This record gives sequence, structure tokens and C-alpha cells, in this order.
Amino acid sequence: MPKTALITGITGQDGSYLAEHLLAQGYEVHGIVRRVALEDPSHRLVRIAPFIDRIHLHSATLENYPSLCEAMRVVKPDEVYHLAAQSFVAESFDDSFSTLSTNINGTHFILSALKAYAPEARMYFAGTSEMFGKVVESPQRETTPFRPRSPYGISKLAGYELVRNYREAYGLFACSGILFNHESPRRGYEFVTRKVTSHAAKIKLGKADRLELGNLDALRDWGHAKDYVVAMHLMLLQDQPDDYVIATGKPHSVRDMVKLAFDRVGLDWEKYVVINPRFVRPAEVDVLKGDPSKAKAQLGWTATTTFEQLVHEMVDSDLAALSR
Ligand code: NAP
Ligand code: F7E
Repeated sequence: MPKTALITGITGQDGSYLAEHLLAQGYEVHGIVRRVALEDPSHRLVRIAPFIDRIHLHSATLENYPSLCEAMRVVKPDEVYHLAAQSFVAESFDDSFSTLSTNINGTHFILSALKAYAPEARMYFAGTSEMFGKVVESPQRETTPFRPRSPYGISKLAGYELVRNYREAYGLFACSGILFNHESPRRGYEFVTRKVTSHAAKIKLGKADRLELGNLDALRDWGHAKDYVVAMHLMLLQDQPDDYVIATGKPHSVRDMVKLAFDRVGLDWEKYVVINPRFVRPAEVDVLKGDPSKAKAQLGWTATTTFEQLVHEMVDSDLAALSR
């Protein structure tokens, strides 16, 4: 009998890579999607389109507890990957109420549905380096105190604590991954890496003439999403549930990333980039640098893609897509 996995957020960057990874491992893969996605597959289902015939989709939302219970009851998963969330930090300042409500209640609903309908299942929760916020030590590891700086970070910290509480109170096999930024050609266009790589390609092809950005000094520990979904899976194959930092350990500034992307298309970034205060956040996370040594020692996991390979892959992919 193949193992069965249920993925929330299967239409997103990570969900699509994780579904592919689990299919390759012989899993039966199920995902929850919003009704609007099913109604508009050409837009919302593009990331999973290449393998959509090999997976099973169920209509549900993070706001609707009965819909999550029904998915859990029907699928009876061996593993649950809870990736769905309002994941854009900037948006969480503009609409903190929705972000807090969806992300915190959504995680609580998933845990409660798991406890009721699939208590033996193993669960992964998508925690984040944004929980470290105004960092109190560097690099950040599993024991580093959390000081979130955004409604998004606060919502994820609440989710992380809910996961820990369900693990301790009800014995669920529930793990949190504390994942640092991870990107890919499937990244949403509003996140800084994809915004930069897509604009570098557009400017190169004469389809845009400038790129407006916010804070270029922020340092992020960027890895490849394809590497990071493997770590999610490995966490659920361990003997005991635990939490893990997943990172490269090598931070770079937004400015470094912009330069690398524009160099790739042979352009001088300083001629095209304009600072627009609209993209500066009310509170910024200045620096993130993860220490992935626990993941290396216990999961045997390390990042395999360098920062340069990642940015080049994204630029090349955007150039190819825009040239077609
Ligand atoms: P993403 O591309 O933004 O995908 C988010 C997913 O959540 C989409 O499938 C989206 O569905 C779904 N979703 C959002 N609101 C929903 C709702 N109310 N009901 C049901 N589904 C909903 O995010 P990602 O980059 O793949 O990240 C996956 C998870 O990891 C997120 O929880 C994110 O916060 C977390 N994380 C990401 C990073 C990173 O660097 N990528 C790092 C740490 C943690 P639609 O397609 O219908 O919008
Ligand atoms: O910003 C700066 C911005 O939006 C990165 C999510 O996946 O990773 C992601 O959150 C940095 C920040 O990602 C622009 O101020 C400058 O310092 O790409 P981002 P994020 O906020 O780090 C974490 C780990 C998650 O968990 C989240 O879900 O880039 N920046 N100028 C800009 N950022 C954006 N988006 N747009 C700009 O114009």
C-alpha cells in the first residue's frame, strides 16, 4: 500500500515541489485547494498543472473548519503537510487582521481536525525564520529566542506554539520546520527575488525600463525550494517529532542579489533600480542567518544549490518564459 499524503497549500511554490517529490517517492498525493482555484485552473493551478492528473484535489479553505475535517476524514492521510498560509510579509502589515485570523485559526483547525480524524498521522507545519525577527543571536538555531517583527511572523509563532502544544498535550507526531527564505522559478512575483529576476529579464528584453524596490540592505539566507521540501519529508520519517532549522547558513544582501541578477543579463543594475518608500516595511527584519547543523546531523540534510546557481536559474527561466 502506498503512503498517503495530504498537502495544504499544494498550489503554492513549496506545495508544488513537495507534491512532485512525494509522487516520485511513490506516495498517493492529495491536496486541498480553494474553490476559486478549481474555477480558474489556468491561473491558480499552473504550478501543479504538469502532474495534476496524478494527484487528488479537495475543495477546502483555512477559514472553513468543517471543510478541513471532511478532507481529513475522506483522505485518512499518513502524513499531513500544512503549508497553506497568507505568506507575504508586506501584506501582513496592510491586512494584519486577515493574516492573523487565517494563519493562526487555519493551523489550529488543521491540528484539531488531525486529532479528531487522523490522530496517527504525522504532521509538518511550515514555520519560518520570520519568527526570529529582531534576532538576538546569529546564526539562528532551534534554541534562539523568537522576536517576530510582523503580523506574519506573529501568526507563524502562534502556529509553532500550537503545534508544540498539540504534540505535548495529545501526543500527535507534529513537527515544525523553521525554514529560511527559499526561492525558485515558481516563486510568487511579489517576493523580492522573483520581482528582481523577472524585471531584469523584462528590462533586458525592452519590456520594462525600471525596477522599484525598498530596503536593499536587508540580509537573507536564501536557498532553493526544491532542496527545502526534501527536508520537510525527512522530518516526518524520523522516530520522534521535532523542530528543525532549514537554511544554507550563508546570508546575502538584497543589493547583492540585484547585482547578480542584472549581471546575468549583462546590465548595470544601478541604471535601472529606483528606491520607492512604498516597498519599505513599517518594521524590518534586518538580518537572517540560519544554523542548519541539527538538520545535517539528524536528518542528513544539507542545501545543495548555491546562491549564484539559484539566482541564475531564476533569471534564465524568466528570460526564457518572456522570450517565448
Ligand atoms: P505560497 O507560494 O504563497 O503558497 C501559499 C499557499 O497557501 C497557496 O497554495 C495558497 O492557495 C494557499 N492558501 C493561502 N491562503 C489560503 C486559505 N485561506 N485557504 C486555503 N489555502 C490558502 O507560499 P510558499 O512559498 O509555497 O510557502 C509555503 C509555506 O511555507 C507558507 O506557509 C509560508 O508561510 C511558509 N514559508 C515559506 C518560506 C519561503 O521562503 N518560501 C519560508 C518559510 C516559511 P491559493 O493558490 O489558492 O492562493
Ligand atoms: O523580502 C526586502 C524586504 O518579500 C525579502 C516569505 O516567503 O521569507 C519570505 O519573507 C527582503 C525583505 O521575503 C523589496 O524588505 C526590498 O527584507 O522576498 P521578501 P520575506 O519578507 O523575507 C520568509 C522566510 C517567509 O516565511 C515568508 O513567507 O527584501 N525588499 N525591496 C523587498 N521585498 C519585496 N517583497 N519587495 C520589494 O520591492
